[in-house]
Amino acid sequence: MTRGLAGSERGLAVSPVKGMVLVPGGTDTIGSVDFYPEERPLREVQVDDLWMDEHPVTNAQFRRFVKDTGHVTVAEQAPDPADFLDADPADLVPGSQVFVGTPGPVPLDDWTRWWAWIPGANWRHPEGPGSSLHGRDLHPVVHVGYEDTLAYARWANKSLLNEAEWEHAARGGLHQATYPWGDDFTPGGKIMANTWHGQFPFENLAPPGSDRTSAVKQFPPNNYGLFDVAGNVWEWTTTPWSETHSISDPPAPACCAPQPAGLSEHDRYVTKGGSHLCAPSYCHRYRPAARQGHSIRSTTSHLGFRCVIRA
Ligand SMILES: [Cu+2]
Repeated sequence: MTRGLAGSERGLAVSPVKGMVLVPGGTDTIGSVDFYPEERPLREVQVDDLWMDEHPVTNAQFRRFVKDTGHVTVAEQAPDPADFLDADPADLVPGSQVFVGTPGPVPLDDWTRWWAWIPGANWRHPEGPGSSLHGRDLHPVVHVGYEDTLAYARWANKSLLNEAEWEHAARGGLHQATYPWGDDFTPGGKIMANTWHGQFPFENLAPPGSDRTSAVKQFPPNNYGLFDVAGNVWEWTTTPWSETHSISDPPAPACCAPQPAGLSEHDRYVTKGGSHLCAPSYCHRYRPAARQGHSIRSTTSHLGFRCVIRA
């Protein structure tokens, strides 16, 4: 165990797997009282040492997993009619939610204006049929459901992490700072994360290569060496969704645990980190404390994941 080592000694610890960094455990305060209600109240948590993927799982990594296992993702399977009794059977085909934007300003009270459910959209075709991963090997994989992340973790001999672990890691040791790098969104004018630039959701002023997802490691890491913990893609955790931050996290799942039985289409889990679609005018969630509930099979073009190995 490495707990208790001084920072410089921690830096010498050798990762068990390439591309993972040590997140030192300890006591931390998660949540925030300065932003959205679901981030309240503040809660003290105890987190163990973790080896954590230094960036979200990429398309190249996910491709190796699929090649090895033949895994078929949630978005590549037709929804079960038993879960959607009111649906027209013609609509129950494989597909996923894709951000499509709008031609001009719209009221920001209805996300269905800028999201479209696109048949044939999946991790290999992030914007639907005709789109591909060309040039995006190092972008985070998207359109993955909760069960896909569990299957990947099993294959990689890793596990997923709960919300407290994720938030503690993203904070990088900066107690209650707004962002993973401090309190200033653009310190010295520097852009620190892939978030929305321009007026949401019609004016995308992001630099070429990050107008949707961007390659991992394009922005500085936090103090623990973790890249893309804010922006780029939301990330799944194993914490069931609750409307407040007051409910404690489930025990961290062991490596390679079998899929939990009885998961329902409508179960929601906490996702963390915000995405390239977060804009201050609409969704200021590219912060460690921010959280959203996501239905386990509701896959999207802005939601991915990363894994850990428990030290
Ligand atoms: Cu957001």
